[in-house]
Amino acid sequence: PPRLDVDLDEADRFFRQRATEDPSAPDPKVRHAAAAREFSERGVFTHTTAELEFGARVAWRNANRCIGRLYWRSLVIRDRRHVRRADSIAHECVEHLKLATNGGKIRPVITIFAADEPGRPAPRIRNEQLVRYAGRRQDGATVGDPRFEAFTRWVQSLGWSGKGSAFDVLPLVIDTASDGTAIFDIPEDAVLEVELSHPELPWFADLGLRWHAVPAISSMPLRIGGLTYPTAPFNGWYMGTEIGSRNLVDADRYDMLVRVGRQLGLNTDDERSLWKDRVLVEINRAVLWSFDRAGVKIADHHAESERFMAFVAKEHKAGRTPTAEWSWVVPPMSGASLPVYHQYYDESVHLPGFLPSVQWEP
Ligand code: HEM
Ligand code: NRG
Repeated sequence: PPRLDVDLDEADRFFRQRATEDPSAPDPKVRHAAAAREFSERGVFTHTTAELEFGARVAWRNANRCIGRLYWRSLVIRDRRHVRRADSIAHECVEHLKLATNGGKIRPVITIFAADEPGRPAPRIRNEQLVRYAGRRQDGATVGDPRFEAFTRWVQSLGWSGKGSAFDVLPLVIDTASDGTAIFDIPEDAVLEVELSHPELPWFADLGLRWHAVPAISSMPLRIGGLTYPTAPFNGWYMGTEIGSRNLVDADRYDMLVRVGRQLGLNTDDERSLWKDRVLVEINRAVLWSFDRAGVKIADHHAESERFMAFVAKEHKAGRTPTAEWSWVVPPMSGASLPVYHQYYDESVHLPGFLPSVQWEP
């Protein structure tokens, strides 16, 4: 059974932090006494929905790798701690995607499922994100996203097959004490995708590239006030470079650099021609242009860097020291042309927060 790391001292610090930031919070001494009483009876205690909301928003504020934190107060929280059955959890994930997608006007949302309790392990989602593409080895090459080859083999062993395209959405894999490991297809109408084309290069559309509209991380436990919520999928919107400089370009992902370079007529043997840099610009233009044309919200790295600097300034104004990991908040192209590049950041880690991704184990 999972370790129950219930921590009443951490809870105490959380209740006091909330009291300093939120005028509607109860007296932290009274609140801590109630939590301690519940803990002595049950071996765990329960957050109120207001505590969960405050904790989740502050966890986003404390996400040192996230450039998108200016709007941390706007996070929509879905309290689903009572939902226990695997099929109901899958249904809530689908509802999360629909609410978050909002026809392209993407809303930041988090759905929080139960914490572990004595004798009652919480449900767990085994997917890294709610929406990811399958990857299959075929004749020495990968069709789809190579990063999810092992995961794809695993869901195939559980009975899933998929169409065999390069962009097959993987099923949700949900572990519960009562149902074991169960898989659920995500209905097509819950997954908005954007087909990629380029404002000036007509052949770009023929590459058949696409990407999903909503990045919804489902593998990072949420730690609030002395309790861990192992299943708390959250999403914002994409920044274009995540797709255009990484997912479609990394050698161990869709690896499109050479193919697009050749289509552009560039000499891909001459590194000093900066053909890679030119290809990156065109792929990133295609991503932003296609999302815009489809009416799907996406950030560009210039605007998002400016918003991040506004976040840094606002945190100072609020009397807090903003924290960040430089190597994560600096976008993966045009570094020094962005304000976020020209500063070092305090790398302290604060709670509430998201804990490192739980890696899927084959
Ligand atoms: C990481 C942007 C919303 C929490 C990131 C990264 C980007 C980003 C570019 C780096 C990802 C990478 O390099 O793989 C944004 C944008 C948002 C947004 C544009 C729009 C609203 C959110 C929300 C949350 C969040 C709503 C949580 C409530 C995180 C966390 C990470 C992260 C925990 C680190 C992920 C990891 O370690 O793999 N974000 N984000 N972000 N973001 Fe955000
Ligand atoms: N790079 C990953 C997503 C990581 C989180 N990015 C966000 N988060 N934008 C990818 O799928 O490309 N968010 O919550 O909006």
